[in-house]
Amino acid sequence: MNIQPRAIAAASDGVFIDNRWQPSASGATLEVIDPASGEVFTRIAAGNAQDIDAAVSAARTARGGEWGGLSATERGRILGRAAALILENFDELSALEARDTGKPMSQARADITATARYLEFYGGAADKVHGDMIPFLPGHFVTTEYVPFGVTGHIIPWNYPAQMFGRTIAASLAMGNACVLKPAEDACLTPLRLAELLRDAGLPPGALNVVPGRGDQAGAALSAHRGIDFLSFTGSPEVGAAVQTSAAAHHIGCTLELGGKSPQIVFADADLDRAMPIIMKAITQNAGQTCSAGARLLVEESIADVVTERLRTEFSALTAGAPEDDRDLGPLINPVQLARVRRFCEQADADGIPLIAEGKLDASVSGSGNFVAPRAYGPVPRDHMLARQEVFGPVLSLMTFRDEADAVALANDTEYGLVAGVWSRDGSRAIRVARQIMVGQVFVNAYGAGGGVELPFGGMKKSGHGREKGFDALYEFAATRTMVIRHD
Ligand code: TXE
Repeated sequence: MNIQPRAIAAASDGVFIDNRWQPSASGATLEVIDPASGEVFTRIAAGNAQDIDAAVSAARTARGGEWGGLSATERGRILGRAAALILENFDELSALEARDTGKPMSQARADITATARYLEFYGGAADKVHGDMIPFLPGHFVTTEYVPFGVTGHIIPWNYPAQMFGRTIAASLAMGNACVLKPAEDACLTPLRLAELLRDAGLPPGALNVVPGRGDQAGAALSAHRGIDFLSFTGSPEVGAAVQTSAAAHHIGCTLELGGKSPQIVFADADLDRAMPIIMKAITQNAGQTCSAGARLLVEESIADVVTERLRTEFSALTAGAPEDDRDLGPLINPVQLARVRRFCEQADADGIPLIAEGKLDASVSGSGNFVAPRAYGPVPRDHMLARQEVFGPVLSLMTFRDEADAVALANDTEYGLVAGVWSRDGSRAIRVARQIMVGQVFVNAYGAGGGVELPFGGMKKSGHGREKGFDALYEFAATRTMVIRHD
């Protein structure tokens, strides 16, 4: 694939601290592997605790200095300029994202568009966060303001590196925090390149520092660092629990976004022509490696056969390929994730769960990279691992329900609570059902795979807590300070 060499060189020099590339403390590096071919195509620094220490100290200095002294409007303008620079470098960033993650080019392009939009949205929002005036006792005047925590730590996964970067740091920077970001070892080239673009947009040194490296080294050091005032984590529930424990140990807050097992509820009166393409996209986008993947398809019993037939047609038309081929699916990120998805399928096969539909892998991809054929199983028993655990691959579990009450019970019968979709032509019923699903985001006759930048997003239950996106995210990165003034 034709990626401008500068992008890879710039993004692999070391750790990005104080607006400069610096050699990592240990000099150790990690291989960056193309998920579509299995080839090593560059190396990144393996940052460690010393690098994290340097990054946190740069952030503290920035917060107490130039960055902390800027007005909200000035901060917003810098983010706005960064959004424009992202769009100016759109082709380079899209190619870099596609190569690093393996996702189809059109999906990588959509991700870069969304990344710019995060910077634009939070840039515009920076000076629109107002406190309140609260009526209180006679002779008292009470106001509230939102105060940035100071230095925020951010740990992101590999599935949407550019978007996750924009989503987590833009809101924090807009509020005036300085940030230290640890991207995922499997895909971190765009976050490194984006940090350069923020510098070029005028972000003062130290306001944003990016330290790539292994989770158990750089990641653990960041979440345990005493100089961090708030943590934002997206990744697995297991590591999320460890990050929350670290946060608790030094009494700071954290937001956790930990994935899901999101239901799509399809009633017999649903408009299937409208629903099916969206149901398919929700399980195949990014090869199913999406926290908000619509992985459980809950179908009213009377239309189970019709939906099964539709799935057969849809799945058999799916194709996979390398990013530049821009097919429906790319490879999975690494062999570990591939083995994980295969394990689910093998278990389903061993347990005799009917394989409803399968996409084919053609010869061009079947021998190389981390490709897996997309599959739909059903009916999946309600207690099977396919019904309960996050696969994080293009594997759809169809289950049936009897009536409205059963649909609600089944949708909520999960440890997770991230996103849900309800499909019905009966508007009252759709809204009634939607309001009973314990998730952070619910769609009616739509499914936005996380929704727009403007829409608050986050989990309940094992999917985590705290909100990203929208104005809600801004308040996550600040503390309310109440001021009481007595004037009688
Ligand atoms: O996640 P990890 P993995 C789920 C999905 C996937 C599974 C495993 O089900 O199959 O998790 O993926 C950093 N202290 N999601 O192993 O390990 C790590 O370097 C601090 C859902 O890739 O949680 C990376 O930057 N940080 C999810 C980030 O945590 C640590 C997206 C996520 O990696 C660390 C990804 C430690 N001890 C996976 N160990 C979603 N919500 O979308 C690792 N990290």
